[in-house]
Amino acid sequence: GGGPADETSLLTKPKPKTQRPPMYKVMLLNDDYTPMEFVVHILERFFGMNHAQAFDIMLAVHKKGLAVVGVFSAEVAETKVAQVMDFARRHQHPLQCTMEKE
Ligand code: TYC
Repeated sequence: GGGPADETSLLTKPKPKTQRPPMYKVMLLNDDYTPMEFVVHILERFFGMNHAQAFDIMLAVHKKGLAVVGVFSAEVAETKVAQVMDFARRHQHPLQCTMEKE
């Protein structure tokens, strides 16, 4: 850090850095077999979306191949991915859910 008197501020802009935890994008991937209604249900159940929001995100995944469904801390993102993958597997749908550092 340092103010105007700090010689390093002539070349750089010292910013007091607040520590933030790394955040992770959780994404759903499209496939040809998982029913649309099943994906909508997942988004309502595990991501707290209402039906209209869930339908919009499902359609975005369907059209674009994937979409970010939320951004979470590492621990929460891992839990969401595991919940979705387990639920899809139990229902024998090939739906894939992944996470990626922002
Ligand atoms: N493409 C699927 C279908 O036509 C629907 C779908 C949407 C599948 C989103 C996966 O993440 C997904 N039934």
